[in-house]
This record gives sequence, C-alpha cells and structure tokens, in this order.
Amino acid sequence: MAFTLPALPFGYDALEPVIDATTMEIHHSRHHKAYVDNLNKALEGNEAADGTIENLMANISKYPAAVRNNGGGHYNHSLFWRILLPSGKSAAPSAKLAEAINSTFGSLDALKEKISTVGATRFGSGWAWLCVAADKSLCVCSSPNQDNPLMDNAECPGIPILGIDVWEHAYYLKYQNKRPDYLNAIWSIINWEEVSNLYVAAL
Ligand code: MN3
Repeated sequence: MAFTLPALPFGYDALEPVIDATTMEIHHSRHHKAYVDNLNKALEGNEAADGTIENLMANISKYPAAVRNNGGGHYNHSLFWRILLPSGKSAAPSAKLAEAINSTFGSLDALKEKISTVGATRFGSGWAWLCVAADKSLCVCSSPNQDNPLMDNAECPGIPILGIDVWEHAYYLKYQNKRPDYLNAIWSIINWEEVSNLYVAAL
C-alpha cells in the first residue's frame, strides 16, 4: 500500500496575499510530495503500516526515524491544506467550538495569540497545534520537526484539529525572518468550518 499526495482543495494562488502562489506551489508539489515519496520508500522492508496515516502516527515509536519524519510530514501537511481557505471565506468557529474556545482560553483572539506565540517561539522548525486532549478538553502546543500530537510518544498528546506549519519553507519567500508576521496574517485564511468539523469528530 502506498501513500499518495492529496490534491490541494484550491489553486496555488488562492491564498494570496497571505501566502504567495510560489510558496504554495513549492510547498505542495515539492515539499509535501517529497514527504510522501520518502515515506513510501522508508516503509519498504518494514512491517506494513495498517492502512491509514493516523494509524501509522499512533504506532510511530515502532518505526525508524525516516518513517517518523516523512510520515509526520505527510500527515501534518494533509491537515494543513484542509484547514486553510481563501481570504474572505473564513467562516467563524461553530457555536459548539466557540463555546469550548471561550471557556478554555477566554476568547477566540486569546486562542489565536496563544497559538501564534507557541509557533513564534518554537526554536527551529516545527508546528503549532490546537488539539483535543484525551479528556476532550482543548489544548495548544507546538512540536519540533514533523512530529505531531497523534504520535504515540508525542510530548503533547492529542487529536490535532488545527495545525500551522512554522518551517521556514512555509513563509520565507514572503516574510523572510518575520515568522510572527506570517503567524499574525494566517488567521484570515483559516477554514473554521473545517476546524469545527474536526472538533466534533475528535470528541
Ligand atoms: Mn511544510
């Protein structure tokens, strides 16, 4: 069984001006594709993964680093494309998710600030996450490299419902060294409807 690169649900230029078309094209057609290709290569000769990428993440401690890095890369980017959408179409969180956000973080703005902060202060490459923890509460954390909270030995375990890529390849052409500016701008292209769907599915 081989993993495949999912199609982007929008064009490369659809997230302009927040994320430029060149960045999107390189990010999807080269970076994400390389994670998929290298994951399939790394799985050759290993115990076959049982079907889904989620299942592979949940058993990642049994696999070598190449499976962790590339499998994480495939899962993380697949989620990232799902939770983005063109500016101006970003719906608000559902009533149910909004209630959980308000009771946990105080407000949506406070949640955004918390995620932006953990993303901006992640040293080197990694991801910032909004997750549903085992007790069904919402939590925010970041992870290094292509790790994620689904991994069985994650530092911050949970089911991700929103993930933001803070690798330089995600923003450098437009924002250069100003990662906080990228993290501030990205909130206008978050697909809150999809995040809300992922929240209900994770409960
Ligand atoms: Mn990336």
